[in-house]
Amino acid sequence: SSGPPPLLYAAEDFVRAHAAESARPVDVEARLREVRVELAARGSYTHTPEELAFGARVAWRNAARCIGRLYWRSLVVRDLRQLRRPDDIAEQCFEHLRLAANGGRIRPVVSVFAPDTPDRPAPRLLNEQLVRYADDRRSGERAALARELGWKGGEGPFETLPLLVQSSPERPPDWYELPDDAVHEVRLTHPTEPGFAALGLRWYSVPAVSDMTLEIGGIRYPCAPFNGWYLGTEIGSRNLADRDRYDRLREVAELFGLDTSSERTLWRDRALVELNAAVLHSFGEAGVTVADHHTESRRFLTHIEREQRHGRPVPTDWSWIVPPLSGGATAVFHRYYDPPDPHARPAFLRRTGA
Ligand code: NRG
Repeated sequence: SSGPPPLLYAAEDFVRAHAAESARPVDVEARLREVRVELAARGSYTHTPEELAFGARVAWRNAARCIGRLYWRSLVVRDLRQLRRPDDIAEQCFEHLRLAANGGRIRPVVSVFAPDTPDRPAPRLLNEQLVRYADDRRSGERAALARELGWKGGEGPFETLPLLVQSSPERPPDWYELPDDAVHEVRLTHPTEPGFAALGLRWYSVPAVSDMTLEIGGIRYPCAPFNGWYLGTEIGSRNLADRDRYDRLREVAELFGLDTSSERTLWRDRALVELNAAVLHSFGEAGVTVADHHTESRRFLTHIEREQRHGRPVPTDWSWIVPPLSGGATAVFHRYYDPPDPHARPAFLRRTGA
């Protein structure tokens, strides 16, 4: 094959899809004419604010690995397409975190910055999430990069990485320390074991993924950080438990006096349950939204039923939807799903390269 990617077809498909689902009537033919004119003139086109919001929400709806999709319509879409200066992007990412945290009642938010255009690539966030800890083993390369750029932090436990904004591929990224009032955290305690607090564990309240590209109608928005709220198991079964992350199961087991002499005592499993109980308890006490895996699993099945009533498939990746704790005890385990569709659009796409 030859020539540029068929942006026009992607644009047309999207404009029609938006019109078909729009609550307000859209003059599709008039809108298509506008889009074609703009595409011919500059090789790109500008989404209307309604198209942008719809596109971002449907990208969430299409996310085959997300169990939280019941709420896709409620996504708050911040239209920041006019921004491309690193200072402005950093400032608005911090504002994103404040709006999303909302005093603990977490709101799903996406901030959409400038798109790529044929004449210039858009700025990118090099962070995996807006908030990440420097001593998390997942942060190794980014922490090293930040230090190369002159950042001095990250000596102690649970210190946040700076935001790394790359305005163009030729320029070194700019870095910005996260302001304290943008990072909301929960110290972990346990509902019945007072010694738990002394483990010194904590986690941040807003999971804001910043390394995926939002693609809508053929337009790519590489800087479009988004968040929902945490499912407790993400923290309790993975972030604090995985061997290549914080690897704290043995400490937890020791605190609870578990017999770690044999795998067959199931001390890992018991420690996982205590750690997960601590996460749900602590977020709850702090008034911060967090989902438990049983409830969120049922909500996901409600989502599937609702989508079926609209005649829409729900492409789903079983291996991501089934929680990493007590899988078979949750509602999502006992069935198969519509297969993930890598061509579904709009979508949040994994970014390749930096
Ligand atoms: N597992 C990662 C976060 C991935 C996205 N999870 C969400 N997303 N809940 C972690 O930090 O544990 N979200 O948009 O709410």
